[in-house]
Amino acid sequence: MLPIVKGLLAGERRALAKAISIVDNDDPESREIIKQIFSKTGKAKTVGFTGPGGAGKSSLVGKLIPECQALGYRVAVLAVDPTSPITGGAILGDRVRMQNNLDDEKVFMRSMASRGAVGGVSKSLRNAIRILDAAGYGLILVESVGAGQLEVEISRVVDLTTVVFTPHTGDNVQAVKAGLTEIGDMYVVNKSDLEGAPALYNTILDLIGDTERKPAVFKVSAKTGKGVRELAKSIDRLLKEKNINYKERERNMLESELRDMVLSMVEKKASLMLADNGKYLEFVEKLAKKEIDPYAAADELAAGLFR
Ligand SMILES: Nc1nc2c(ncn2[C@@H]2O[C@H](COP(=O)(O)OP(=O)(O)OP(=O)(O)O)[C@@H](O)[C@H]2O)c(=O)[nH]1
Ligand SMILES: [Mg+2]
Repeated sequence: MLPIVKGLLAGERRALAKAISIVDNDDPESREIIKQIFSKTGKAKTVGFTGPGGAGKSSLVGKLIPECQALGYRVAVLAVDPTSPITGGAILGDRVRMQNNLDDEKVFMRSMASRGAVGGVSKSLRNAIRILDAAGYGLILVESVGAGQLEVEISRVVDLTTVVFTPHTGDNVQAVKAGLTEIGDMYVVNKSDLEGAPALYNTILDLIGDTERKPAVFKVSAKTGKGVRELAKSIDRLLKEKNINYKERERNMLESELRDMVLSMVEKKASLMLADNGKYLEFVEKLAKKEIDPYAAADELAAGLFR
C-alpha cells in the first residue's frame, strides 16, 4: 500500500490534502491511489451547492457544517473553482472556519482548481470524493462557483444539488430560467434577512412549481442562522429517503464515468493513429481534388482504424 494511502485511511490530514492535490492535477500517481482505495468507497453522501457568485454559498456551507455534525455526520467540504489559480484551500477554509468557530479536527476543507479538458472537473471531483469517502467522511458538501455547464457537470457527480439564490443579485430569474431549474433537488433563498427575499421566494416557487420533480424551496439567512437547521434536517431526510435508490444512482454514475473514460481513451488513440496514418493525408488530398466525397473518405479511414 502506498504510504499516502495508508495515511489517508488513517485520517491524516496532510495525506488527505496531498492525495486530493494529486487527483486534482491528474498526476500519474492518481491511478494507483484510486486503485488502492476504490473498494472502500461508496458510503459517503454528497451534496452540491451552486448558484450565482456572492449568493452566500460558502457562508451557508459554513453554517451547515455544525448542524450536519450535530446530526451525526463526519463532514468534509470541497470547493470547486476552476477559475482560481489558488489550490490548497487556504482561503475558503480559513474564512469559513473563522466565521463559524469550527473545530479544525472535525471538518476537512479543500479547494480544487481542476482546470483543463472538458470533463476534467468531474473526474477530479469524483476522485476527491472517493478519497474523502475512504477516509471516513460520511457527508461531503461541494461548493461550485458560477452557473452554466460546470454546474450541470457537478450536479451529475453529487447525490443532491442545492441551488442558492439571493435577493441581492439581479441575475436570479435569468439563472433559474437558464437551466438551474433542471439540476436542483432543493432551492434556497439565502439572505432572507434582506429586503426582497419573500418576493424572490415566490418567484422561484412560480418558476419551478410546474416542474415535475417539485423540489423544495427554503428561505434561510447564513448571516443570522435562521432556517439553516431546518435546511440541514431536510438534507438529512432527503439523503435517507427510501425512495431514492443511492445504489442505483451510484451504478448510473459509474456507468457514465466508465463511458467517459473509455471514449476519451479511444479518442486519444484514434487521434494518434490518424496522425501516424499516411492514408489520412492522402484522403485529404483526394478530397481537395474532389476525387472522393467526405462520407466515403471517413468510412474508408475509420474502417482501416478499427480493423
Ligand atoms: N445580509 C446577508 N449577507 C450574507 C448572507 N450570507 C452571506 N452573506 C454575505 O454575502 C457575501 C458573499 O458570501 P459568500 O458566502 O462568499 O458567497 P458565495 O456564494 O460563496 O460567493 P462566491 O464563492 O464568490 O460565488 C459575503 O459578504 C457574506 O458575508 C446572509 O444570509 N445575509
Ligand atoms: Mg464561495
